[in-house]
Amino acid sequence: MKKIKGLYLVTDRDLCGGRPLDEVVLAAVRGGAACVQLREKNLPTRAFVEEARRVKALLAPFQVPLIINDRIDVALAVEAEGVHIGQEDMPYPLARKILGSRIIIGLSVETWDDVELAEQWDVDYLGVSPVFETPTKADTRGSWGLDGIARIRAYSRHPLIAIGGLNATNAGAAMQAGADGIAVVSAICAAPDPFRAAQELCGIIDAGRSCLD
Ligand code: TZP
Ligand code: MG
Repeated sequence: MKKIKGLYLVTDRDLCGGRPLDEVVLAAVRGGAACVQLREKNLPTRAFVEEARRVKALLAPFQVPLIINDRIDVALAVEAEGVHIGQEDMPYPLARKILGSRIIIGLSVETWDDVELAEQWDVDYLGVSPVFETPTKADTRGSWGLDGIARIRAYSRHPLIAIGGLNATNAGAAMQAGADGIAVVSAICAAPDPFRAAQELCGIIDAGRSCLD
């Protein structure tokens, strides 16, 4: 089992304020991000593959896994460490069949039914999505809140990555509610200093984790 925990960056090039995505990714990883998900909803396949290849090379010296959002074909093409799928993407059992047992597969859960169904699968983590409403992703079905994290934690055997509206003010509470890691988009991509933002979040996540020990 490939354990995903800690600070998890999900990219959004439009939120980087004109800075190159590579620069923001590198700053986040230097600041302690343990995992990077490339999320490209509008990039043509060729450009996505080129970017994924570049970011994979960027992450390799840090041994930080690259996770590709949605696109199993892109993940396979660049030999990414994992993919992240949602409830409208390739069904989990088929994704696992295509990718094999060694590739990380994260699955977003938006409803209690999603959580129950995922319990029979060997997913590598659940994305608790969203914890709070966020302008970064509008097409969500309600939000879990901190109580939702605690409820899933009490039921599920899977690692939980909390996502949605998380930042330095609430990441500690999400950890204490039972998350294993915190995924953020705007708290790093839109931060004036992504390196410092990542450092601060890592400190909060580590403190939250030791509260659980
Ligand atoms: N999935 C659920 S919420 C979300 C995604 C990709 C966006 C989170 O963005 P932010 O800026 O960290 O709230
Ligand atoms: Mg998706």
